[in-house]
Amino acid sequence: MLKSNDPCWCGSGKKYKRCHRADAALVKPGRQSPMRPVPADIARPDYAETGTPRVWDEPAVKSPEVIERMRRAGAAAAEILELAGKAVAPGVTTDEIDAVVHEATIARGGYPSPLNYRGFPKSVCTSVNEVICHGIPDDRALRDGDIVNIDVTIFLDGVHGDTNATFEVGDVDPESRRLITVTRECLDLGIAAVAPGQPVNAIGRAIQTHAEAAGFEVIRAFIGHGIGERFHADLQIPHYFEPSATRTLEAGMTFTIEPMIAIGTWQHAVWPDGWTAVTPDASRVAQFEHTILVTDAGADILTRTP
Ligand code: EYL
Ligand code: CO
Ligand code: CO
Repeated sequence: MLKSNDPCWCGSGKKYKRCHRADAALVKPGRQSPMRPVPADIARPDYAETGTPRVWDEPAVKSPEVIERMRRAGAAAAEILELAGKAVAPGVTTDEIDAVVHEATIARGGYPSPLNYRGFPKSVCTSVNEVICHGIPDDRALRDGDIVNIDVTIFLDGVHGDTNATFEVGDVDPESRRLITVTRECLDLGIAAVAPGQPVNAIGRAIQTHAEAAGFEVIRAFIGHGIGERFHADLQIPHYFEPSATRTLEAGMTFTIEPMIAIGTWQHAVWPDGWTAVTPDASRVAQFEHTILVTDAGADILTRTP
């Protein structure tokens, strides 16, 4: 498969992306279905009606009681992600994935955290091929050879659990498969760098080193975040080495690690919808995410299936 910036096969001397790459190969906005309702008896996060999350000073170190609730929300998020992944196949639309996530979230008594978060119109983010993150589910059918990230967050018992994974659709080219493998390794290495007493930037250092050794780049604009009663709390977790990210990790902290790794450039552009982030060179991106608890021994993954 020719990469975006390779010379075009036709001999024009232009970059492939500026010449013969079929526009049909790019992801384009589709049609969205109407908003899916959440039953009135399900407890909602503070932004569900207004779209604007309340900003407050949630402690980075959680109480045992909050951690217990986060374990349940995390386990539910992991189950829902697994279900959504099983629905991935050529011909299935990202809106159908949204329906699976929406129904599975409600069935567990939870609210799908993305729904109306800062106005996001759907219950899950689905990001295909060169879409970095925050893709909006629509009527685009998945195609043989695509890769798709599904990013699930559930609000359950007053706390959020946030996890995502990248899935192959049918028969995927070897370079995209290597991207997915390396990105999963990046998340694992980031988690392995977590221990009390370590600076936050040990996480990004581990991720960036592995991604760049594989010839890939780390997306910079989107980072991991504190999580708990707030979907996005103040703690910031860059996936590249950030010298100024020197905050010391402490047992009881909860945050996500969610590296986005690109075959090509780390830069990004956002569609006119204000959400869909893409690579400007149309190179593919993979991502994996877990919600993490810092423990005396290192890290617990809260979003793991039993
Ligand atoms: C909000 C901030 C630009 C995040 C996730 C931050 C969106 C665009 C700036 C999902 C949806 C993080 O944590 C997330 N996924 O794992 N919106 C998000 N924002 C935002
Ligand atoms: Co997420
Ligand atoms: Co997240």
